[in-house]
Amino acid sequence: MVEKTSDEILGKAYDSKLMKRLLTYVKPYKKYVVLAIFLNVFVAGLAPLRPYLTKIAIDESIANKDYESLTFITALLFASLLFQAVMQYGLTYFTQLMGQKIIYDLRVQIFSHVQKLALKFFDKTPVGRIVTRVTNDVESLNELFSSGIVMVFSDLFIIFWIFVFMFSLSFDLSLITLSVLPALFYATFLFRKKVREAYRDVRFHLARLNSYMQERVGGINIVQLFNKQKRELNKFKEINKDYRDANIKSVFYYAIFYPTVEILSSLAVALIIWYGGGKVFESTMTLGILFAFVQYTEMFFRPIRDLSEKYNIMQTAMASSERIFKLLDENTVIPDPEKPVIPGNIKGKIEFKNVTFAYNEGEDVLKNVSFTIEPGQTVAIVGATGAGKTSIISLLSRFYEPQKGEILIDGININNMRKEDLRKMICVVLQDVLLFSGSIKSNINLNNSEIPDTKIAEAAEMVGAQKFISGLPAKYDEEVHEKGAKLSMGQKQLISFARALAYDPKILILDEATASVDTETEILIQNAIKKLLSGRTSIVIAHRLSTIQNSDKIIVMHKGEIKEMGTHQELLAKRGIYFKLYQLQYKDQEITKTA
Ligand code: DCP
Ligand code: MG
Repeated sequence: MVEKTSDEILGKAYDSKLMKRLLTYVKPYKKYVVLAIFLNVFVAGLAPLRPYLTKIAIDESIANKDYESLTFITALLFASLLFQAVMQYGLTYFTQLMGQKIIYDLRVQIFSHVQKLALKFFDKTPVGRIVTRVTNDVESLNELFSSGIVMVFSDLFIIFWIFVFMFSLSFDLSLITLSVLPALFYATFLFRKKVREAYRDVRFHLARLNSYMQERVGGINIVQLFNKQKRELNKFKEINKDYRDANIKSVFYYAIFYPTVEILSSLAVALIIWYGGGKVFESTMTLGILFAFVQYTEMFFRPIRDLSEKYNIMQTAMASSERIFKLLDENTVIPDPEKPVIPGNIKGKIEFKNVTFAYNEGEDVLKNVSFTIEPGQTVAIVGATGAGKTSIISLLSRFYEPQKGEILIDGININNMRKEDLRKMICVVLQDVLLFSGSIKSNINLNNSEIPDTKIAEAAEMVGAQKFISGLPAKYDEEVHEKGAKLSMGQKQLISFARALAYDPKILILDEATASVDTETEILIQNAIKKLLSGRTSIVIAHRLSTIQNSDKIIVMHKGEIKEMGTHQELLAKRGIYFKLYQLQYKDQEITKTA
């Protein structure tokens, strides 16, 4: 039931506050608006002119057998059609151009805003929802800008001119045409209401379909592993059916509404011919006027029908803009200080002073954590899963802010540095390696052109990734994808090590993956880690205690608290938690050895 709340918003068709804000996006393209309105006046004015010309042709040229003026008027009719076509082309082109330019700007703004948001925001927002903002929602705004606003003017304009011409030709007949209006308005009202509801359902079921698809494809291996294809398919069929039915329903209303408008328009034409015909018999009206009126009546219904479609565009766009603005107004950011301390030559001393932290208020995951890491030292953090190890690094990288206590690097509180400067000093190799779509090379240098190819190769060589990379068909230019298919877990890890080395940070943090790799890769990784750690301050979160026996200090975490701290030997002598952990792993190894 993802997105139910936000996509169910029916919204108003017009909200002046939203509209005002939307118009700020139009501002840079004022010249297109002016041009569109200018073209509009022509397009809208030309169509109602033609029945009038027809009237003149019938009543004056034909009635007087005046070939010359008949030819002239025919040519005029043709020219006006041609002219209108050209104008129409320009109008469509410029409004679309404007719409596309506006939504381009909007997408850039959304992306750049989302990038600034703190992790806290992403903890509670599904990715699919953000993607929908940049795609579907922005798209419906395009419709508003390109066909909505300008075309509404065009429709209103046409209606206005038709009125002017009709009333100037015959008051009686105008009233007859208008007599059908109440029925038309009522039909339009019903249609708008029904279609609006139907569209809401369509959107809701589409969101469901998307998120279901995304999740199942993402977890395809689990689905296949547990033989869930049939069950998943049935579930999908169900969701798909709901979506189809919602669509059919919305089409149904169109299928009823359009013929209804046609019938009403035919009724009006019939009334005109019947009443007007009688007047022509009595010679109180010319045939040309009757003819023109039939055309005006037919012409009159189209913009009215279109307007109700525009109404739907407006209403969808308003709901979309509301969601987009809500995302743009999201201000879960960790602010940079106003007067930042610019760290000079960093030595790499790290201090945690009485740090207490909770992701959710009241559920402390770190309690009064204090420790010091001297420059160049390697410190290991161990502890059961969920003990708060990763949280410590998240605080150090300032992905989150602690509720109490302070974190210092070389004596500077990290709150007083710009996040950019802080993160330049730190490199974190994360628990689960994420590769981006691109080449091996771009995954090592993260498209930073300041890192030369030689340095990339050097880093890969040092961590021992050189061997498998040179075995790939395109070597460093081999394409990899988001999930890193083509590469094994261990290989992905080596790539992320090479990334860290290439960036050569003062402080290195390693959140060791729990996944096991084969012995050969394990040795490669262990060697790579040794090279990574040398010459910099490092924090290693290790699950394999063998990794950390040589560290300068081991911090033992338990349920968010530091329970023990010391070297491997000191902690063993203490016979506490670490001792037990060590014994457990040691025993395991003994068993595998004898087996
Ligand atoms: N937690 C949370 N929201 C997050 C991340 C974690 O509420 N975005 C909670 C889950 C755990 C606690 O915080 O109860 C500590 O999580 P850590 O990720 O710090 O735990 P570890 O890194 O120690 O665990 P593991 O060894 O499994 O990586
Ligand atoms: Mg962790």
